[in-house]
Amino acid sequence: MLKPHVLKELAQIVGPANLFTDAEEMIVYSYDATRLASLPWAVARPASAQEVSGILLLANRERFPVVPRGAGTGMSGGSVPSSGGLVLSFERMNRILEIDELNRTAVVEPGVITGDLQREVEARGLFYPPDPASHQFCTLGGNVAECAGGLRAVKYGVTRDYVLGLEVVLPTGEIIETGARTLKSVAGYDLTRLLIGSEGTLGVVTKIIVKLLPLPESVRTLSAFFPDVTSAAQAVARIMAGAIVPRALELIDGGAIRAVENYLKQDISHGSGAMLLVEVDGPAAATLIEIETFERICRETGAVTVTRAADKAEQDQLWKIRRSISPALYTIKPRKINEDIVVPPSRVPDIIAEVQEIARRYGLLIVTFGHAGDGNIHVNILIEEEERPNAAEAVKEVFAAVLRMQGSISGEHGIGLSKAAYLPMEVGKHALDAMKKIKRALDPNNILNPGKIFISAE
Ligand code: 2HG
Ligand code: ZN
Repeated sequence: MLKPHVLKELAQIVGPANLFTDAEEMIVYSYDATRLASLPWAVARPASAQEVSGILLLANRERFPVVPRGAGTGMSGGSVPSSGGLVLSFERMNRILEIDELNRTAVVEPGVITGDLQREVEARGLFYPPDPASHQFCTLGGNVAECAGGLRAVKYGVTRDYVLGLEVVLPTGEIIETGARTLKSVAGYDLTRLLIGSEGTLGVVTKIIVKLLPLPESVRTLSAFFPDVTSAAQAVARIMAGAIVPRALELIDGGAIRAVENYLKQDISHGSGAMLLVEVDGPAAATLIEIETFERICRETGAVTVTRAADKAEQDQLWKIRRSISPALYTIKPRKINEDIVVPPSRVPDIIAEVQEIARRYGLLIVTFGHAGDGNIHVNILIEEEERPNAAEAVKEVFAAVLRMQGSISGEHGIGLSKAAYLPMEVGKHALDAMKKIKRALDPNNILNPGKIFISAE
């Protein structure tokens, strides 16, 4: 609990209207998309880096945890205040500060919704490629904290590939600027990259400079239905070994299709076992040849139906289906354990087969879907509470298989709370120790988002 004099000082920093302690408000800021939850002691809505700095100085003096939070759409518990403390919510810092059309950069505050920035820049013929499935709700601050990926990562990369620089408040309260506005800069350590994906444990981002691209002239999308997930996975491996990189290549297995059909009350696949969504972008003449190539590969690898979206409305409809999978799966079973593994694309068929085998052996309902083009498969284990021990064993086996295939246990959701126990499996003792040393050096009092990434900070 925060002492009355601390609450008084917090109210002086952010203004009394931006400090909450009511029980109802605490519930709203207690959970993220994992449905893990823990109540904070208070919530503050700062309006500037100076206010964040004042809060962190106070937190170090009085020793209370501070947990930065975007829109709470995270998938690993990163913004859940698991040790209580003060949640910093960025809904007031939600301005696009600048769009520099000449140099193709934008400067934003952390509370800007990703989809709002995408729309704003597209209206000017520019393009912000990172595209998490939750783009209509998630914030850029959260995207930076987790290094969010999304649907277009296969061609364009992830959040870290578009962030040129940051304004950050360090855990001990100092305000720093990292990176530059230019495409190149090697002035000292790359603090920008260190902070991106640090899950709110090393600093609080208060400004983000992003790189933009020219908006591609044309976009074409196709959907292909396969008898089973094995043949769809073969198509993925073949596409990714070829000369053309699609801008999205998403795989949806039969279980995920059925979940979305129920959720949207719509027949999507006429009973097929898997679906691929493939999208290309670029000059119109090139994308025509590219989409034809992908149609052919899908047919050759066993697709029963291959359909090209006729217009923007049909494209939007396909992406609505894809973006509805995650919410749809919550309606099937009370517990959804979502893993976020990534393997080299040529191993997608192998990991899918391995996951199916693990599901069979443990008698678990496992659904797989996701960004198959970059090998990032969302393995969702849908369980009743009593199946939890079995699911934990299955997860360990899935991770062991991923690491054997030279993959990673998290492609884009982060470690947070849900994967902290497994991180040593991937990074090993010495790398883990190096990470903890960085954390202790920047946050000696373990104020900022304690309990995340590492089971123990010692
Ligand atoms: C997506 O790609 C998200 O839809 C969520 O990353 C994945 O719920 C999930 O497992
Ligand atoms: Zn995803």
